[in-house]
Amino acid sequence: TEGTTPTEGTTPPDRTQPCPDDPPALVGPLSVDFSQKLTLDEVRQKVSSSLREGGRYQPPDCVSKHKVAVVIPFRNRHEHLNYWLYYLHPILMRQQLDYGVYVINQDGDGVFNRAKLMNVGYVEALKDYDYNCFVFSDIDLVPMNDRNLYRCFDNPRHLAVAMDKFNFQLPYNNFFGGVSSLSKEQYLKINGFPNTYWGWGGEDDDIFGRIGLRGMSISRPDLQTGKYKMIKHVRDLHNEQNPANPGKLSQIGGTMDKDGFNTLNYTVKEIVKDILYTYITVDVQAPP
Ligand code: UDH
Repeated sequence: TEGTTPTEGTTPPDRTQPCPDDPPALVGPLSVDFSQKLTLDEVRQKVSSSLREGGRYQPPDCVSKHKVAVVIPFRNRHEHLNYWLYYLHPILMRQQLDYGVYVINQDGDGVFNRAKLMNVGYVEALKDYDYNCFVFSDIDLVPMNDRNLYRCFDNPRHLAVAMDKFNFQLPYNNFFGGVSSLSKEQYLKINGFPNTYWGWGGEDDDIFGRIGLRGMSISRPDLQTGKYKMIKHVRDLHNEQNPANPGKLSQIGGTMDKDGFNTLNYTVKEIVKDILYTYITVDVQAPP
């Protein structure tokens, strides 16, 4: 009769079982290509059908223990954002994550501050949902293998180990740039990230230092699994290399408890929930 749907032959999804540790739909190496421009509308048409407002997703047929907020520091990179969303949403879905995407947009054209924006993402995402894991990703990095899991591990994880721009090698042993993941506990143990690295450089090394000082080590995928393609770009305006940053690294032991999650201040200007992401514009009080 009208109003009832035939269910014969189909098993309803079981939303009470935990998801398996190894997501069954992963395919391994992926081809990634940035030669065709994509509009946001095209991306919405292609990848948004199983998303909820704010760029949220939960596996339809199992319960994921990985409640992941993906945090992206951002300003004026909309073309990159389109590629990132187009490639990442299907990967994160195949990884069976319970996730949300947070684009943290620095308001105004003061000096950029990547690490402070990531702190803001941590705080703002937790206002939405009880996330237990945070993946911090640059907007211009797309993984070339979906077995590179965007989840948290026993130690903070560095995911972007083999970028094309560094010949698919780690540029140096202590490199922690590009894409990383920390559980809530790991993040709090290091007092979050520094807020005082204005302009380009140093903040990722500071985070690496914090992790070591708190007795943790770095977990990484192997160089095959950890391949990334970077979207080519020129240096942005107002994100010049800051010569003051490297000198701060020897002080971390004294500064990490005085500069981080516990001293974060900012003002949210606007929150926009798109189907593909939550876009938070924030005044990070850049120096004049
Ligand atoms: N970011 C923005 N907007 C900016 C600056 C930085 O969104 O204006 C974000 C974005 O997520 C980016 C990340 O911060 O991926 C890191 O900044 P970056 O891409 O400038 O750093 P990267 O080391 O490049 O990738 C440095 C300049 C490269 C110039 C190379 C010329 N061949």
